[in-house]
Amino acid sequence: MVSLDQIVEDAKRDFSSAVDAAALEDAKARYLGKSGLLTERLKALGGMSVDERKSAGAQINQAKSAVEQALLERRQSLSNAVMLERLSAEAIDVSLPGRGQSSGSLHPVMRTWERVEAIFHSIGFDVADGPEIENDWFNFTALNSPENHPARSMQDTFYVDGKDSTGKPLLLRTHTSPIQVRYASEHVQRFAAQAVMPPIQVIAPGRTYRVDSDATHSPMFHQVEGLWIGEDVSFADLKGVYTHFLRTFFETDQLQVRFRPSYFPFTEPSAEIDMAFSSGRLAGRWLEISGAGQVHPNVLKNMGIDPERYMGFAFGSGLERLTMLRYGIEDLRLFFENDLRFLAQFPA
Ligand code: 2U9
Repeated sequence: MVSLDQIVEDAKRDFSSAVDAAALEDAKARYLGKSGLLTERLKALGGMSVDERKSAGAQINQAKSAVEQALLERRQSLSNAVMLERLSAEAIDVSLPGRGQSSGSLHPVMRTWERVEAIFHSIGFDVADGPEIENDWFNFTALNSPENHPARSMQDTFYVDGKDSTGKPLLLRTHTSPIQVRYASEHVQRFAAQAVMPPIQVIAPGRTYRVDSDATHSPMFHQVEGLWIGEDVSFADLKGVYTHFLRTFFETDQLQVRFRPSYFPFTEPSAEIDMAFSSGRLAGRWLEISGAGQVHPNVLKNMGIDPERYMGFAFGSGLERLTMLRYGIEDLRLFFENDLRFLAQFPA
């Protein structure tokens, strides 16, 4: 029969040659498991006399302790090895420079948005907001857009599933004009009891949507529209206000403005506004910058305003267009690609 010393020696050797925790547990089972060598020896004690059992039992327990001790040591050294391996695999080079915290900044179109608000606010205009999902009335009908106008077709406007409470279609607003229709209608209600309605002076910046996508058109773009209605608000006021806006926005008085006749359903007469810088990269070139006009009597009526008594003007500009001219950006798509190499050129 194999001696206890031999068993201890064999166990130590097996434990040492176990390459990982699983192999070590297998080796342990051979000596200390249910039918392990030492367990069998302990079971055999039952068939011995009292004296024999005493001395053999002590020897077996001694051997068992030695094996358990060897097992513990091997376990410890295997786990140390695993830890060392992980530490070296996951080593960090503390001498590498950190990634740093770069600070973000406003998107150039948002800068324009804030700038436009500040300029108009400084000359007495309120700033209004409204829903991007609109209904037929606020987006088209109230604005004197005929039922068969191409802008109302599926090809030009994004319609969304569902109808409003009157069963009319819902759509993504194609301009920010509905904001002003809502604003003006509420204004009329608020001052209904007064002899004279205070003037409406508001701008409506916001996201707008059209079925259009190429180098100069994006399906989502930003507009700012303005509306000023009172008892004697004229085309001359429009020209004065808009010229002041452009000169402040572009930070130069060396800027000319001209009006060309045009057509919009919601204004009559209507005009395109062009501007030209007197110096710099774009000097002398007439650039289309906005549309504008005197608010159509039908539109005034639709907002609850008496066209015999009140009159005024409206204008509309693209915020992307204003931004491109201010910073010399050539391609509209740069605004929507979120390329940090482009955006980082507009630090806070
Ligand atoms: C109300 C009445 C009239 C807003 C106006 C324009 C002319 C115009 C374009 C400019 C560039 C849209 O972004 S763009 O393509 N807009 O030319 N917008 S007058 O007229 C209104 C608005 C609200 C109640």
